[in-house]
Amino acid sequence: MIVVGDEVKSAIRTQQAVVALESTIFSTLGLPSPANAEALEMCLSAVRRSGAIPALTAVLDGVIWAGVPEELHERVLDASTKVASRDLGIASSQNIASGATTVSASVLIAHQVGIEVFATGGIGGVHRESQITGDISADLDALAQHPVTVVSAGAKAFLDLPRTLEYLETQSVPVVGWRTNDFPAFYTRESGLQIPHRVNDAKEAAQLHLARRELGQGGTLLVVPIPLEAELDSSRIDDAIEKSLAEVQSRALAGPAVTPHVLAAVERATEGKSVEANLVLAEHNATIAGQVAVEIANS
Ligand code: PSU
Ligand code: MN
Repeated sequence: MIVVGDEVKSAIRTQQAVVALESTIFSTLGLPSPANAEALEMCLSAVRRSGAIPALTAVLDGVIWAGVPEELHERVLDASTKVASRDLGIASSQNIASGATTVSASVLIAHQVGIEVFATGGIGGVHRESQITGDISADLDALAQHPVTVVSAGAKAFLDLPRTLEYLETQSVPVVGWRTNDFPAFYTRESGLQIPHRVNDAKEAAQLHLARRELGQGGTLLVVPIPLEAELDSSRIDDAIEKSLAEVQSRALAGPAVTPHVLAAVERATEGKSVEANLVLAEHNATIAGQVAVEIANS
């Protein structure tokens, strides 16, 4: 069952702006402690500063939350079970103690309860060598299915970014640059891959969202480049990625274990610099998501 937190419930009822947040990024599957707690605090505050109400999603004692109450945040930080959209029903029916929701699970929850904007750091995508492994994140299909504007800094370069864009095109998910025509690669502002659409402010993003809502269409991916001052050197990241992918192969990792492993390996290889960058971009995305949600609410 989905339980909507009190503050989120009254915000939805009175048509105030709400931004859903996933929780894998705030668990140690996404960020090391204590940066995970810091990231959660920064994102919650950023959404509020933009004038919107944050709705953190997670599964706790079998309850699927949209708007985890503050006294339970600690348990979200400690969650070690990754809950993607396919796992939500079972997490509820089997009463799992604490589950960290991914993007796919969160946009499903958002859609179910009437939240139209979601923020995260990076989305999952098509993995390199997917032609062999078949590894394509469920985030991409969930984006297509649920009419939510998803704000992210693109996807990490350990993924196959050209294939990720092709897949989104096939699924009719518009990829819209925030003041850019270049698909951002999470730690870096540009991947060199062009995206066809851009918006220059939150109002334009809201108008796009509303136009798609009117057409009965699915989600939109709004990609926001990492702030310039926090951008990392791409050659350093590339090295870290190569090393971490070699580890994934040598340990024969598969399924949901792949992404957390690569994230942790990149953190080690960049001596924490990647963590700092992750916090900056996650907060920035939450700020913009809040602005877009406010524009949608005011329309
Ligand atoms: N990418 C990141 N940080 C993350 C994730 C992805 O830079 O924390 C998490 C998100 O929760 C995303 C999930 O939805 O990993 C995707 O996992 P998979 O690749 O197993 O679908
Ligand atoms: Mn996968």
